[in-house]
Amino acid sequence: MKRRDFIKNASLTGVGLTVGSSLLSCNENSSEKTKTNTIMALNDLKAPIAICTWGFVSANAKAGEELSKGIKALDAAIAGVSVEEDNIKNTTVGKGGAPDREGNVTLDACVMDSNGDCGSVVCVENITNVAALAKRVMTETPHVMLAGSGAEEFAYSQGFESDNLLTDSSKKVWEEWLKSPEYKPLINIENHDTIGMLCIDKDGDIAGACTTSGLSYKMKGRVGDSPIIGSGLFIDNDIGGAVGTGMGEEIMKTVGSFLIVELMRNGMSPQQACKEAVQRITRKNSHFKDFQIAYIAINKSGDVGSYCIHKGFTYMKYQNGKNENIHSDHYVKS
Ligand code: SD4
Repeated sequence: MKRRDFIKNASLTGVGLTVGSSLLSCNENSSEKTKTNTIMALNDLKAPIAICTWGFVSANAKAGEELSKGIKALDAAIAGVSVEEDNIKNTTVGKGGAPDREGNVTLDACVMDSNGDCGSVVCVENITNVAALAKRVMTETPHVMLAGSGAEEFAYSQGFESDNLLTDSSKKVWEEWLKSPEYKPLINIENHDTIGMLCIDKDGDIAGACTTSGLSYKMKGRVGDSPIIGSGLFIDNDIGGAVGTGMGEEIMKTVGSFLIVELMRNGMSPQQACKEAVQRITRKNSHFKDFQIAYIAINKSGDVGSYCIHKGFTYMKYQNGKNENIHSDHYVKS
């Protein structure tokens, strides 16, 4: 997954040599330019910064504190999101997450770092800290994604412990839901939900993590956007990063987080890019009022943005020791 620049080595004839060396010097200039831009960006940047979806105050503070101690962006993001994975009162992430329609709590998570490396786990049972597990997939296997029982077995081989993720209170709510004969997965429009986090560390490197129990009462085996690289999360350390929350099916159809990073590459601010990514969905889907989609994004200079369909989505931003909750702009105004 490492990005590599290839300079085409054509046969070095007289003309070819001239073209080749001018290409080379052009490349050297542009790498100098990138270096200068990076130094300027670092000077302007008030890093470290951590942002995350929804009002997860403690999780974002944890990431901010880790970054302030000099911890790298990926480990800070994982430490941050683990706070919510461990929080049994949060019914959409980690232990205590709402189960599928058959009563199984299945978790999805992914991570992506500043080298463009990534790891993901989908539909995992009995393991609480799935973002940390996704990192192990990235660092300890030749793969990007592990699913179901394979991911669970891998977790045990890495020293993770088995846990019962279905708490008594989540079980009670699910049993209530079962009484209604109509199958409809539930999604929060203005409540705590999936946690997606983006961090910039003191070196200006960007990484992120995204973790969720997915839609409440989803079909068995259903996987949403959150563990899909490019949908729930995407990072390009030269440009920025984005994460999504909401109806995963719609995010996947538009590869939302990748789209946002590409829009930023083409000159949009994080705010403009998040807005455009939401509007890609609202333009094509006449039922957009029935679900929520929200994105947050950060660019290499530390500018942040957010946009969602419905009022009610907020995100956290930690910078210079200040951890604030910010209301996102939204598409549906009435
Ligand atoms: C999913 N995007 O599984 C997640 C759930 C979520 O707001 O974020 N809900 O589709």
